[in-house]
Amino acid sequence: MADKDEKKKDRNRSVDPAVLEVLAKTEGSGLESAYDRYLKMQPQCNFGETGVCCHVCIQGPCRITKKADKGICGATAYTIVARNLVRHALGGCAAHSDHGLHASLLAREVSEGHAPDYEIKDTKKLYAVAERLGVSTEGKDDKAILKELVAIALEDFNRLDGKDSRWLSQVIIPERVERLKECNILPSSIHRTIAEAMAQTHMGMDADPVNLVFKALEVALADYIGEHIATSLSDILFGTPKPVVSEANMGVLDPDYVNIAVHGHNPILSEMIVQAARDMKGEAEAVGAKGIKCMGICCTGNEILMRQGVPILTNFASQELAIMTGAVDAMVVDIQCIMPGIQAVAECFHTRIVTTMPSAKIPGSYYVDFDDSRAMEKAREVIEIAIGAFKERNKEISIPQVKNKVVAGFSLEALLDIFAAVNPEKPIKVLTDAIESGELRGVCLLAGCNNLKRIHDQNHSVIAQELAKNNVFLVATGCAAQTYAKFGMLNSDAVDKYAGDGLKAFLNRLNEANKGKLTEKLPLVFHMGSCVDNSRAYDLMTCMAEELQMDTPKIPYAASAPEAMSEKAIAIGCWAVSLGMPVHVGVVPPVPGSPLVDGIALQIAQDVYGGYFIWETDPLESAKKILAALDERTWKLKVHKMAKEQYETEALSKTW
Ligand code: NFS
Ligand code: SF4
Repeated sequence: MADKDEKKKDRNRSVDPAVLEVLAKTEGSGLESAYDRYLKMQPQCNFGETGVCCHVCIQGPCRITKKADKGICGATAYTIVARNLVRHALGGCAAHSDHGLHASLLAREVSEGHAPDYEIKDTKKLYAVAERLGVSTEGKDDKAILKELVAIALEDFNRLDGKDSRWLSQVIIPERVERLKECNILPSSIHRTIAEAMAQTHMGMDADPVNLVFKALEVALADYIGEHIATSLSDILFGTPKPVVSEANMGVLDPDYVNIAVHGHNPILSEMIVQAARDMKGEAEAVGAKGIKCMGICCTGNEILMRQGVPILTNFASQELAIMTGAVDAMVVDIQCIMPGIQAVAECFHTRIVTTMPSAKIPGSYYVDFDDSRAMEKAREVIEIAIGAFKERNKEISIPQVKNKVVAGFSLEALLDIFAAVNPEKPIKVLTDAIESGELRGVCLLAGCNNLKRIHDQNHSVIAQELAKNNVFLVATGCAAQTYAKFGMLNSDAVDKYAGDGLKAFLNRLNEANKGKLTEKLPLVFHMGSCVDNSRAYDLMTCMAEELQMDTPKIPYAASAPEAMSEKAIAIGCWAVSLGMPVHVGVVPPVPGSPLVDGIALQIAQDVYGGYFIWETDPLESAKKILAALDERTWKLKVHKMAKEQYETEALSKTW
C-alpha cells in the first residue's frame, strides 16, 4: 500500500536540497531526467515487479496469472522467479568481474614493464595480498610478486580443472569455505560459473527452485571474487586509501573553472584523468579558466575521492541534473550505471559526454578509445575536449550552493590503523570489545544504489541516522556513501548531531588516542569506497570473525542496501547472505511472485548459510529490523562465549 501511495507522488522525489533546486528550476523547461521518466513509466508492470514474467525463450513472454499458473513450457512461478534471480545475479557478476579482469590485465602489463603510465604504488599492500594468498615474497622483486598474484587472479577467471577458486578460499575464514563446499556453491572460476549459470537457466534446463537459488549464490560468490581482485589490485596500483578531506554535492562546481565530471566505475581511467587535469592547468588558463576541477559521480567518484580527495558531485539518481546546472564542461564516463539519458540533456547545453570504453558507448557522444598502454595521452585528449567545451559555454549557469565537508578514505587498513592507537597488539579488538561490552550494538554496512522507486536518498539518510542514534558502527560504500557525503554525514559534526551515547564514546576514545596522528576528527559514517570495495567491508567482518573465533553468522554485522537498483546490488546481496550476513534491501526485488523462493531468501537461507534477506521499504521499520538482527547476534555471541568459557566447548563456537 505504502508503495502505491508513493507512486502517485510528483517528480520531486528527492531529499537532496541541491537536487530539489535543480528540479524546481527545470520544471516545465522540457529538460527531461529520470525523475520525469519515472512518472511516465507508472504504473509499472506487476508481473515483472514480482518476478513472474519469463522471456527466457521467444514463445514468451509468459506471465503467471490466476488463469495461467504455468508458462507455455510448464515452468511454474518458482522456476521463473528463481531463474530470473540467477540471471540478475549473473549481470552483476559479469559487470564486477569484467572490472576485476581489466584491473588484472593492467596489473599484468605493469608487472611485465608495459603500461608505462602506471606503476606499483603500494608495496605494503602487494606484500599483504601475497601473504593472504600464500605467495612467498622472499628473494622476489615487486614486479615478480605482482606477476604471481595476477596469475592466481587470472586462473580464478579461467580455470577449467574444476578445482576450488584459490582467491576465495584464501580470503574468507575456513569455516565459511567448508560451508560453501558442503552446499556445493564454492565457485571454481568466474567465467566457468557465468557460462554454467547461463546454460542452467536456458529454456528447458533447470526447473528446481532450490538448485537455481543455490546457483544464484554461486554466481554471487564469483562476483565477490571479481570484486576482491578489483579492490586488491587497484590498491596495489593506485594506493590503499587513507583518511582524506574533501567535499560533496553540486556546490563543488565552480563556474570559473573547467569542470569535469568523472562518472562510472573504473579507477584505471579516472586516476589518469585526475593526473592529466593537474598537469594541464596551463591549457585551461589559456582559455580564461582559473584551472580544471575534477569531481566524481557514482563509484569512480568514490575511487578518486578515497585516493585523491577529489570531491563528489552527486550520486546515481541525479547524474543528469548535474548537467542541468550548465556548469559541467565534460562528463567523462567509463562503465556501469551511466544513464543513456545524459546525452540528451548534454545536447541542450555545451556539455560534452565523453565515452571511453568499447563496451559502453552512447550514440551522439564523443568517443575516446581509452588504451592502457597510452593512458596519459588518452586522458589528455579527454581534457582537451573539456577545455574546448568551456570556450563554448552558452547558457546561464545555475549551481545550487549546497556542499558539505567530507572525511573519507577508510580502507580496512586505515580503520585498523586508527584502532591500533588504542590496541596496538590487536586493533580489531577495539571494535569487538565495544560490541561485547554493549557500547556498540554491532556494525552495519550501508551499501548500494539509488532507485527512483524510492524518494532519492531518503532511505539512505533516515536509516543511517536511526542506526547511529542506536549506537551502530556504520561503514558505507557506493552511492549510499555518496548520500552521506552530500548530506554532511561523513564528518564529525554529524557525530554530535546523530550519534547515540555509546557510538559517541567509542568515536571519542578513538579521536583521543589518535590525537596528533589524524588531522580530522572521525566521521559518523566510515566511507570504505566503491561497490567493488564491499569486499573491504566484508574483510572487516572476516577480521572480526577471526578475532572472535566464531563463524560469520554469529558476528553482529548486518548489511543494508536501502535503495538497491542494479544487478550488481543483487549479486552483492546474495554473496553477503551466503557469507553469513543479514541483508536488508529497501526496494523489494522481483522475488515475492513465488512464495517458495521468497521463503528461501527470507528464512531458509538462514538455516543453511546463517545469512538471510530482509525486505523492508519503510526507513524507520528498516532500521528496527536491522537492529533486531544485530541484537539477536550480540545476544547469541554472549551465550556462546559464556558456554565456551564455562564448559570449554569448541563445538558451540563453530556452528551457529
Ligand atoms: Ni554500486 Fe557504484 Fe551507485 Fe549502485 Fe551504480 S554506482 S557499483 S551499482 S548506482 S551503488
Ligand atoms: Fe514461457 Fe517457458 Fe519460454 Fe519462459 S521458457 S518464455 S515460461 S515457454
